[in-house]
Order: sequence, then structure tokens, then C-alpha cells
Amino acid sequence: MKAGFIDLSYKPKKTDVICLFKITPNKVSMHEAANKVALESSIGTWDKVEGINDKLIKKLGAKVFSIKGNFVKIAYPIEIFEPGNMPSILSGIAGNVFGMKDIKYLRLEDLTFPKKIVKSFHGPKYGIKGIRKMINVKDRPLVGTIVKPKLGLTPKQHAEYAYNAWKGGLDLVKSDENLTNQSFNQFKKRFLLTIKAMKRVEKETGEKKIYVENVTAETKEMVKRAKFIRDNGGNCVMIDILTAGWGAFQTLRNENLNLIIHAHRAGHGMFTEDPNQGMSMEVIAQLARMIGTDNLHIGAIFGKMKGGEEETVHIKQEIESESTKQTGKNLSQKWYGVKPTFAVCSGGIHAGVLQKLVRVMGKDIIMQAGGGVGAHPLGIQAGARSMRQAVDAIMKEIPLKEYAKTHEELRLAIERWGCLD
Ligand code: CAP
Ligand code: MG
Repeated sequence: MKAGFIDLSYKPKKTDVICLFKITPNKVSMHEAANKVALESSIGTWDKVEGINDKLIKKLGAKVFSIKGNFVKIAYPIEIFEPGNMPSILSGIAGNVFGMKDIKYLRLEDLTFPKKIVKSFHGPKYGIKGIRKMINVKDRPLVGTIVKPKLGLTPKQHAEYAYNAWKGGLDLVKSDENLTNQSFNQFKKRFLLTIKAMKRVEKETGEKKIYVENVTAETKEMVKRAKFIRDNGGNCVMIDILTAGWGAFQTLRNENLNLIIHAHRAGHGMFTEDPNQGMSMEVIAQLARMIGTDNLHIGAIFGKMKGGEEETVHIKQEIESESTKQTGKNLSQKWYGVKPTFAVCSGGIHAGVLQKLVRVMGKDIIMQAGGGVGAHPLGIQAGARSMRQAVDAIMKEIPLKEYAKTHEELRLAIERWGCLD
């Protein structure tokens, strides 16, 4: 097909969906490649079939309106999308185009949706403000842990671990992304024992806590588990959004249960790690916020997972700003009052990195340490205490090493894992 989908003079309409692609052509010109991406992700196919006439292209065809090096901006008329249907939206702009012979590499870098699409999804039920209100923590960063080992504990051991972590001062305790309903740690038993432990700690400490229980499963079963959590005193569910799937995530959110939704991004590296291929974490973050996650893992910069400072800070902008301020090669996105999502920084972190992490990311973050709590020399409660002491130091603006002189658990954490000034 000739380049019928390129119009560099086109000015996108406010109602257009706009995508920023990074395109690496495969032995065709950039124009040809861009045209193919636009036609295949909107109305076209490889040859000029009868129905694809200029009138239809004008009405429903995607339009390439900017080509700068490998970065191509494409505007899509809103009419070709079904509002509120994330799988279908992605089957268009992130579907066949990723497997075309004429495209060597393709990455969906960023996108912006018009109000009608954004508002066709729920958005977060609680968001940052709602969660802070729920546990009565006004402005300090929240701290949490993930029960470790990921798998292998019994429900009783899991609940005891959680009790110690909350007792030591953590706000959240989370089941790991691959802990669901295994024979050695069944979901209902684990949940009932752990929520009992949470209520006990709340009484003992006077602090409100959050238990992030993993409901990732086949969709019907996932909703059943979420309702079990709601009916038995829980306040939060976790879904691995990429392995569960966008449609399942929507189903869970559409149930509108009085539960915080905590989105884990296990598997994101399949799409996000290659700078030339896949989909950016910014896109995943926007979609997750739009559907309605209250918390989203976005990386911790100074831990064990990939994801540098600039990228991680930028993702945080995507999930909390009313209109995300973009770097040159990205797009701006208004969010029409959609609540901001809480950034979760996790993965190989410990008390010694929290001050630097907050300096870079700000205070509106949830910092989660699994090994960084469970492997503390004095045990789980001490590991938890070291995290809370680090947050106290941050809020008092005292350097961690200084504060550690009078706080044993923090001192031992820094001794074992170091400290970023
Ligand atoms: C962290 C974690 C989280 C990762 C996910 C893990 O445990 O529980 O799943 O943080 O990465 O299983 O590795 P540790 P991200 O604290 O013991 O590393 O948050 O980047 O999505
Ligand atoms: Mg994990």
C-alpha cells in the first residue's frame, strides 16, 4: 500500500488517541514502515482491498503526523476504539504491529488518551489520599515488606511473619507475586490467620495496617477470593496485572469492592527492558492507573531490579500527575481528575537506601523490602523497626548514619547492607 496513512500536516484532534512509537524499519524506508504501523493498527491490511478507499482512510484511518528519527507519532480517531475495553484498545495499537516483517523493532514509548477514553475506566478508588486517610498516615512515606521465602511457609508461619513485621512498625505486609493457593499455604487459611494477626497488632499498637493479599488467579476465582477478603475483614488485594491480564484486571476493578488494589508488575521486563522493542513502563503505568490500581510497582532505582533514576521518576509522574510533564520524546497526558496512584518502590532495598530513595522520589511512595526486613541480623521485627527508623530519620531530616548511632536496628541494617548518603 502506498503511504496513504501519512499526513505530516495533520493536527491531532482533542478526541484522538495519540501514540508515540519508536520504529526500526526492516529494509524499507521509515515512511513505509510508519505507514505500515498506522494502517495495520487501524483499518488497513497489506493490499488495497475494495473497501479501503480514501473516504474510509480519512474517517477511520490512523494518521502519522510526526516522524523525527525513529520516533513516530500516530493519531487515531476515537471512533475506532471501544471505550472501557482495554484488551480491544491494545489489540489495535499494540497488536499485530509488533509482528510485521517490514518492522525490525517496534516500541510503544508513550500514549495519550482523550477524556472520553480515560473516563470510560474507573481509575483508582482510593489513590494516594484515600490510602493515607484509611491508615491515618498524613505525609511520611509508607513502608512494607513481602513475606519471605516467596513460597514454602505454612499459613501459620506466614501469619507470624506478618505479625512481627507489622509489630515492628511496617504499614503493609504483602504476599509474594507467586504465592496464591499452593497446597502448603492455602489462600483461605493463610488469609484468615494473617488478618487475625493484623487486627491483633492494630490493637496492640494503635496503628492501622494494610494486608496485601495476592488474589491473582483465573478471573472468576480471583473475584471470589477478593470477595472472601472483603467479607473477612481485609482491606487490600494484589493482582499481578500482566500475568492475570488487562481484561481480568478490569473485571476485578469493576467489582468496585471496598478494597485497595495493589498492582504487581511481574513479567513487565518481557515488554519494557529492550529500548527498541516492546512497551515502556510508562505506558503500562498509565494503563494501570486508568483501569484503577491504587498502588503500582514502578521500580526502586537502588535495588536489585533494572530501572534507572530518570525512568523511575518519570513513571511516578505518569501515575500521579494531573497532566504528566513529559521529556521531549514523550507526550503530555491530562488525567481529568483521575486519582493519583501510589508508587511502590521495591526489589532488593533495605533501610540504608530509603533516605536517598525519598530524596529522588519524594515522600508519596510505598517502600517495600522483603530480604531487607527478613534477613535483618536481629530478625523480622528488628528489620521492620530499621525501616521505620529510617523513615523517622528522613522526616526529621537527620542523616541515616547519624540517626543509626542511637538506633540499634538501623545501625545493624546499615552495617550489613550499607547506606546511601
Ligand atoms: C521484592 C519482591 C518484589 C520485587 C518486584 C521480589 O523482594 O517481592 O516482587 O520488588 O520488583 O519478589 O523480588 P525483595 P518490582 O525485597 O526481597 O527483593 O517492584 O521492580 O516490580
Ligand atoms: Mg515479589
